[in-house]
Amino acid sequence: MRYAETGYDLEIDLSTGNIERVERDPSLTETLLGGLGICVKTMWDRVPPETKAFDPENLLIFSAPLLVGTPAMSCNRTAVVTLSPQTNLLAYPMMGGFWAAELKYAGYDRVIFRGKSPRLVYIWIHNDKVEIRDAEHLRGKGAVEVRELIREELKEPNAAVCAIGAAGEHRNFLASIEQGRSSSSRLGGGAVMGDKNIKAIAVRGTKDINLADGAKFWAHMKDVIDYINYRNANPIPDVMTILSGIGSPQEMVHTDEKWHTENFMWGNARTRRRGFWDEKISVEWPKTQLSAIKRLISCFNCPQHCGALISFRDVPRFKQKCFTKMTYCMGAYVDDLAFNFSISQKATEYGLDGFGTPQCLAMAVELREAGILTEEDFAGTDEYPPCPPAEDKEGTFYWLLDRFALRQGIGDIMADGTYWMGKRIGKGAEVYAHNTIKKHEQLPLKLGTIDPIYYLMYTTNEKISITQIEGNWPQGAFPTMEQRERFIKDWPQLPDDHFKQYLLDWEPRGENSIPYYPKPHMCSEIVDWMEMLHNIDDATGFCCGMSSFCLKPPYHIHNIPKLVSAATGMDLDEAGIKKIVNRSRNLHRAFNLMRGMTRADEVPPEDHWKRRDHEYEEKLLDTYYLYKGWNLDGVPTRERLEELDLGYVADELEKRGILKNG
Ligand code: 4KX
Ligand code: MTE
Ligand code: MTE
Ligand code: MTE
Ligand code: MG
Ligand code: W
Repeated sequence: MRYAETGYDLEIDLSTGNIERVERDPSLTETLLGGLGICVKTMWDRVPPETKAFDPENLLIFSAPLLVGTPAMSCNRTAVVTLSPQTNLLAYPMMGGFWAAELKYAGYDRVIFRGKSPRLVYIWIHNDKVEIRDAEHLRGKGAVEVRELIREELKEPNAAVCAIGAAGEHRNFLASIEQGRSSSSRLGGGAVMGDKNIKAIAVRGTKDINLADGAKFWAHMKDVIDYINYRNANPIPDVMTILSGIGSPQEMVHTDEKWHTENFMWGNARTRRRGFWDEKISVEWPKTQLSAIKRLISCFNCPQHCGALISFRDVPRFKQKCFTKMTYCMGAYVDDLAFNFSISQKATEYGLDGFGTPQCLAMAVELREAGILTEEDFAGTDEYPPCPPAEDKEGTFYWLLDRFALRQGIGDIMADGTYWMGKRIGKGAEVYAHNTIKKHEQLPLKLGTIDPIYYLMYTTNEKISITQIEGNWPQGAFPTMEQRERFIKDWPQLPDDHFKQYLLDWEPRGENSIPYYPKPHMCSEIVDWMEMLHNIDDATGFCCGMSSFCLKPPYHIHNIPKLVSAATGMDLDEAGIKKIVNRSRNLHRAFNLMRGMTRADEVPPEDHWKRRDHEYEEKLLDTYYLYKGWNLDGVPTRERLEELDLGYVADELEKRGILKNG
């Protein structure tokens, strides 16, 4: 018997309509756990380096990670793994909700799609019954709207449904996959789904998931639950509100947005509006937010409530969470928060990433102002009206959103994201795409002085999107020694006690402050720790909001191996789980290197920080690479790969001339 996992994948060939239930080699779990870990291996084995996102050979994998479906609280993520059309690298947009648990209960850990369907279809997985069904009648329907239509059609009100909207159907590179309560948002998973002609995947399961040692598992979980209750009752002092609690950022609960609105950039990551949160705004925004939220909602088996059901004025219901609460307002320079709730409802039904989309729209606004896009680009046609005048910022954004989602007119060029938009428009438009890493646009975040930890995470991490990399280490130094001592006193999550000294010595200003402190080797250790935890979460299925993402979370390196062992029957300790995720991380990196990624791509946007020190940054990168067992090209050495049982990867990298001199 297999524990925690089902041991089965569904292989669906969309070109032929062939569906198979395939037992997975159990050694994959021992070497890579599940979720992202195993998917990376599947991509390495089956998707050749020459393959592009929209080739039929590209796989689209929906994976329910290792512990999803067990009673582990907040363990509910789906990892969607495919090639990103934007970056041509491996993408793994994540979502919570109910879908992954439902898939496990139907008897599968993963659904692996290959080929392309000749017509628009949706997939219906109901325990052993799996069907490819016609979806032509659902073409153009909203990504959330379609969920109810499918549930009605199937007469299955409890089916979990993930779907694309019109943006995915049009292969918009920023297309998301929506699930009502959750979204796989970034890097174009929805575009690949649309390219494969899959409108939605509905799943309902009623089978059991087995635990190897249920009593032991529950004993560990009881400690976790006690800690969750403790943390919910005791927010961390001395840090900003958004970092004080657990769960993904509690943007729907908190109404004070001084930090985001004044530290992040408005427009296309352009203007920092210090003083924005004035007397008027600080009354109006909370009022708008509270009137828009109908109730707070959770993902499967989670005690937190990070999402909110939004319903106000004439805006149909939808879910909102985290920083998308204000990205459209900030992108459009609109000071009324109601605009954000209203336009992001529309964007969610189109199925669009709430971080990148406003940046693309804002870039088009800038190009119009600069005369690089002309009024001809904003003219109407038989299909759509002309764009409102530039002074109508809200109207302009709505108009651009429609063109963008549907690839109409100028929207067709915008829909590839800011990097490709700049390239394709030319005439100097390239410099307006100024906040991308590896061809992917970032959050509108730009700060004063380079932060060495963030520098390493931005440049080298595979996720590419910063909010999912940062985590257990505080974002800034505590001003007083008393605060530092308070913080380190109660820190069971630490992988090693020596980190405490780093924190005690870290000052807001002076010699021991950013950018030169923490020192490069300390930054390497800190970044490695945070990335390791994220890789564990994405392989086991924990929401990183209860684990790697926040300060002092309930799940950490000391209890996760115990939970995995009790659930699966594996004999896993801390060193063992570290080795496993290092293996998948190095394999992941090798996959991207095979696809052309090099050290030259590992740079932050030029003006991401006002004060830079390029020489020091190179030193940071060198130190981190060496710490990771990579050479100065950022390529894992043969020695490192062999330690991780990845000798076959070293062979391949050498054969291709990517790994030179060991
Ligand atoms: N020596 O850099 P600042 C996230 C100067 S996203 C001398 O603007 P600050 C989520 C600066 O140059 C991750 N001077 O930063 C979560 C600047 O001068 P200026 C965000 C130094 O205001 C949920 C001025 O001081 N976090 O979490 O201090 C949803 C102000 O500096 C200096 C990060 O990126 C030095 N050593 O604080 C979405 C990590 N250092 O007025 C996203 C870093 C600075 O002339 N975090 N100066 O421009 C941080 O830096 C802080 O948390 C932050 C910025 C963001 C509040
Ligand atoms: N886009 C949509 N459509 N809906 C969302 O809830 N969340 C944003 C962003 N884009 C969000 C969205 C937030 S807060 C994050 S952290 C990232 O997507 C998550 O990216 P992922 O889903 O690709 O992992
Ligand atoms: N959990 C894992 N394992 N991986 C992730 O990337 N993103 C977090 C959180 N949990 C994330 C995760 C962030 S920043 C947010 S805002 C929410 O998930 C997004 O929720 P959703 O993907 O369910 O919409
Ligand atoms: N069952 C499944 N399979 N999928 C779901 O998304 N949501 C639960 C419950 N059972 C859910 C489910 C929750 S939290 C509620 S309030 C009700 O169904 C209604 O779900 P809905 O509002 O998402 O339709
Ligand atoms: Mg997501
Ligand atoms: W987030």
